[in-house]
Amino acid sequence: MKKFLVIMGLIIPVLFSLRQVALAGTIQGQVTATNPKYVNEVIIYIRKAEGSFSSKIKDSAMDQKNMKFTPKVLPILVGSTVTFQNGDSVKHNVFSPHGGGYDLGSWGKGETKTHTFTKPGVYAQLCNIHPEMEAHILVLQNPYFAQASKDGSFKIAGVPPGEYELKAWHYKLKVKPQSVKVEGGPVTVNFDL
Ligand SMILES: [Cu+2]
Repeated sequence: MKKFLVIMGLIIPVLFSLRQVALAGTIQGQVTATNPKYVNEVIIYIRKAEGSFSSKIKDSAMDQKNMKFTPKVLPILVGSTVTFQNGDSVKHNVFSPHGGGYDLGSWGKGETKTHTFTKPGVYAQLCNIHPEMEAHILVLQNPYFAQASKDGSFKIAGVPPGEYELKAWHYKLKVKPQSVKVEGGPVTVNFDL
């Protein structure tokens, strides 16, 4: 009997997670904007989802090249580490006034520095040598996010069933969130900025 319970204890969570995967849905849609150049800078994400996502943490990179942060917008899952690299022959600095603030210092070509983002939020990335340089790292609570492509389409796959608040974020615009119900299969949500 005890052995049976132990086996069931192992099997049930596996079956449950398989069921979740089988029922997972896709949120897809189209972003349109008065200024079309904003479209590709929009991140669509679920504000809050249940569960622990530490296994989905992925490291990312941001370059400083041709006097610009590249990419200009970077969405990451909370807990991820970003490697900052300098691809220019001049020195650059990286600092942010957000999340308590940090300053990684200034360094030259070929060197890198890292920063781990432990709290969700928007972190402006600035260079104190070149005030015109600016990028944004959006640190998210869960891995269900996507960046709109140049044509405005986006797709968030593998979303567990549930009701969520879906947000479209752009560093210059305020966009009204929408509620979305995922039941397995695709759901379409469009945003007009
Ligand atoms: Cu700089």
